[in-house]
Amino acid sequence: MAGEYRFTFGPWNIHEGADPFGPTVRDSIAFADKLRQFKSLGFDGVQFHDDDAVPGMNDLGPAEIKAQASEVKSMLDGEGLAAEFVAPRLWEDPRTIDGGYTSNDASCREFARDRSRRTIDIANALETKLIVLWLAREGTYIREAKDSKVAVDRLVEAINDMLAYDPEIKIAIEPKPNEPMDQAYIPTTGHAIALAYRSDDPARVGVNIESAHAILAGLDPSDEMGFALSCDKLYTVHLNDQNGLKFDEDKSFGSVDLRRAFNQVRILDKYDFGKRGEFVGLDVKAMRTQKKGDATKHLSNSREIFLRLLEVVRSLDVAKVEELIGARDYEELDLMIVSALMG
Ligand code: XLS
Ligand code: MG
Repeated sequence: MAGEYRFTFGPWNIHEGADPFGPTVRDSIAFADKLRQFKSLGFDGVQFHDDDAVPGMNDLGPAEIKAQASEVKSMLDGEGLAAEFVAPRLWEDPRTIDGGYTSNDASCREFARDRSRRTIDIANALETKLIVLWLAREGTYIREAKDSKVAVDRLVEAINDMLAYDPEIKIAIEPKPNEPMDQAYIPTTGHAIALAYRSDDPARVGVNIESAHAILAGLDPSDEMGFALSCDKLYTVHLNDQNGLKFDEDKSFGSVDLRRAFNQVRILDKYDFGKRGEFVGLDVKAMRTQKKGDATKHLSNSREIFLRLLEVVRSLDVAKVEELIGARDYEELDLMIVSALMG
């Protein structure tokens, strides 16, 4: 059963335990050392930001970027790992302070679009065709700072630019309602899918649904997944958990609300997610209080919780569920699900 799903995470998911209020609590780990841990933790693929693969890429030309990315591909091959996707990191540069694609400054917008083309070069070198767009700073802190109509048009233009640059790539937009901005322009799956349909090639634009981002938007992650599945646009997922409306916590999958996690596993399994090569992506962080040396348990635990919930999902008496739905006995159905989760 476990073999039917392949899992990924990104190097940022093994991190130093930094926060804005104090010193880091764990030493940083070199990229090569992180890579060595993927397989033993039960993972088959790696998610990348462009500069995870090619640090300092802004100071390199296209040929150097491709050459460095090819070296990373050899490292992946050496570990028996695939690259799942590459995402342009458009939120840490002085030129993207006010957004990348939606910046009011034309030269900053050009930087963002050029950087995205380099991201695609890196994806090609790593032999993945999937680009994730987390639109981190494409939003505002005050409503009057940007024109929201123009901003959305610019996002469509930037997506079209990427689609034209490489006719084989697919783009998964990762919606999030806030953080680092107060208000993001693409806060939900519905917004992201509307962008996809407005693009020059809707068949190549879909979504990456992160559980916590849906929760931060006041939405249920499994319903967001259902929306994307109905549109055939669920290219990947970022499973994690979130304790209410606060900063993006990236908690271990299922660690806050087991039933919410169960329903995500249930809808993914029901509609054969993964059968067309999709990976189950995690975007989880270790607790700041976790001591160094044991700061990868959140990854293996999240995977284990997924697989254990999969067993619960598959052991449900489907005929009984249908019978209760038919009888509109939702109280009994409620008890049945809670009982299944209690084991
Ligand atoms: C941040 C996002 C980020 C993306 C990748 O909130 O989840 O980690 O998944 O750029
Ligand atoms: Mg994410």
